[in-house]
Amino acid sequence: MAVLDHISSQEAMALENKYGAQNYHPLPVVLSRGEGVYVWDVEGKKYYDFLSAYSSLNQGHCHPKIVKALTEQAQRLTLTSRAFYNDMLGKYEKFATEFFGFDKLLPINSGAEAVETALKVCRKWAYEVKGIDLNEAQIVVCKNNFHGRTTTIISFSNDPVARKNFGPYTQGFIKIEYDNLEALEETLETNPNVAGFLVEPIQGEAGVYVPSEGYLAKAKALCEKYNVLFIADEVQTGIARTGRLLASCGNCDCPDKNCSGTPEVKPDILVLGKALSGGVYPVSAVLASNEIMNVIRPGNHGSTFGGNPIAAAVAIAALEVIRDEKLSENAEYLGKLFRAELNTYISKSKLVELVRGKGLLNAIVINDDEDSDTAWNICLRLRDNGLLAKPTHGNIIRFAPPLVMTEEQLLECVSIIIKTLKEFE
Ligand code: IF1
Repeated sequence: MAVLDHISSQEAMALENKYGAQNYHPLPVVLSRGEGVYVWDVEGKKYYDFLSAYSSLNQGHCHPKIVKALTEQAQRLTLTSRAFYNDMLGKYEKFATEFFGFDKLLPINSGAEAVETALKVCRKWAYEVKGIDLNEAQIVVCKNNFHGRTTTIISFSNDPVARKNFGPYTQGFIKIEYDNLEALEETLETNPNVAGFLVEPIQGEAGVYVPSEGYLAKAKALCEKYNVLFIADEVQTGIARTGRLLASCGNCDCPDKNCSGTPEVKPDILVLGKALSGGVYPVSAVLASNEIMNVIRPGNHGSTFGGNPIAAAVAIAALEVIRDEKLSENAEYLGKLFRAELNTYISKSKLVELVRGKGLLNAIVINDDEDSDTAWNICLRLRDNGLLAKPTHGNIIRFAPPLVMTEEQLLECVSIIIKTLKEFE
């Protein structure tokens, strides 16, 4: 068999099982094509994608404008490393810093690398600006966080599957309850060495936990009071997913729902990834003010592919699509419709406890044990019924379609979801 020959789903799964590291447990479906809100498996069956590669495909699969940017740049200049300048990076840095309202951008590749970058910037700021004693800086994080899978990041995870047997662990982190301002204030009051507070505006992997109204704004105010950097991890919640350009500005009621202005809760350090490239190429970024970002000097940080011309071209196109197609506004509208439709069903259901989320980042909680396989079986049946989704933890199913979905498509998906759930009532 030549390596690019067509293969069946069974053959594709067998190859991965035989030759691939078993670091995932995918839903048994083998995709070979994507367009907008749809994907097709190798046998040609069509599905609605209700996961969007964990909110990487906010602009939809293979968005023509983003793919055009990718292919045109790929035929001109793909990579220079940062040993030399290139004609795309500065344009992208200007575009993105103005788009989000920051002074400087540090380009990197994956979300985890961007989180690691933010931690390094925060620590260096702690020693060189705040004046914390060397190697004493502490960063506050939230329990049930998900910020990636590097050794430092899993060092402050409390998920045993992500952590076990990967020690020794990186020090310098304090874990507190999510959405608990008293815990945050008490920690900042009693720990003079706290440099930063790293938080997801909505805890995605934990099960789409939306914090209390005003939590982010009050947490930011506490950080200002104690001279601590507020670090928003918007890798999953950012780029219009929650009905705003950034979830950390979810509390502002500005008239422009497609807000690209300065959010009410302006992070000191903003971490972006995933949909920053529309799911076309690994692109992530850390944005901050000059005062914070200028602690980074030549040689302090970087990566071979960070800031490459393709990433720059793709990210500009991906953000233009978010702005020009008013995807924040669409996510806001369709998200409210989605939750309203599901709540009508849930009010009469014994199977589903609730639906929660913001914009088009939502989840349902199945009325079953954490370790039951009901949620998994529901996702298998959803697949059979033409919609792809996957449980987060145990009995929670995340629903995150591309933001380019139309109202008609969303209502069709709602009927598929409810029809499927009723098979388990
Ligand atoms: C997998 C989870 C989601 C993230 C936040 C940083 C990162 C992520 C808030 C790291 C990545 C991805 C990773 C992906 C599945 C997915 C995920 F299930 F793992 F937890 F979305 F909830 N901050 N999340 O959500 O970004 O290095 O992956 O680019 O590991 O399977 P990355």
